[in-house]
Amino acid sequence: MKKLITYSLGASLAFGVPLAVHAADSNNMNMGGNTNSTPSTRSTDTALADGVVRKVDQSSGMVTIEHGELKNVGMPPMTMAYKAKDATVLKQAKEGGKVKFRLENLNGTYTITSLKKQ
Ligand SMILES: [Cu+2]
Repeated sequence: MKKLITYSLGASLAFGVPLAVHAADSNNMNMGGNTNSTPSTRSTDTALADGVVRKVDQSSGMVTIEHGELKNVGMPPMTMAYKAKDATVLKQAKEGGKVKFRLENLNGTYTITSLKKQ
């Protein structure tokens, strides 16, 4: 077991062989905030994105967020209103506040499933 770990670490550090892996892994979002980087793990599906809250509509449950590219839902950088999954998400969102958030396409509706203040 220990030998396996040593070998895979060595391969990652060499950067020679993993070039192909890196290319195939190019949709792995690295927002720079996560220090717990595990290059060979597909972290794309749980990654939180950076954004700034532009508007909160309590009555409709919509939060407008200015954000960079969201690879997991195939969305380019934009400012757009998204549905808050629940009251917890809505409560965390404050206009002008920097947030880490998670957007998912739930049955065709872009939904903020997680949001926390930065
Ligand atoms: Cu959008």
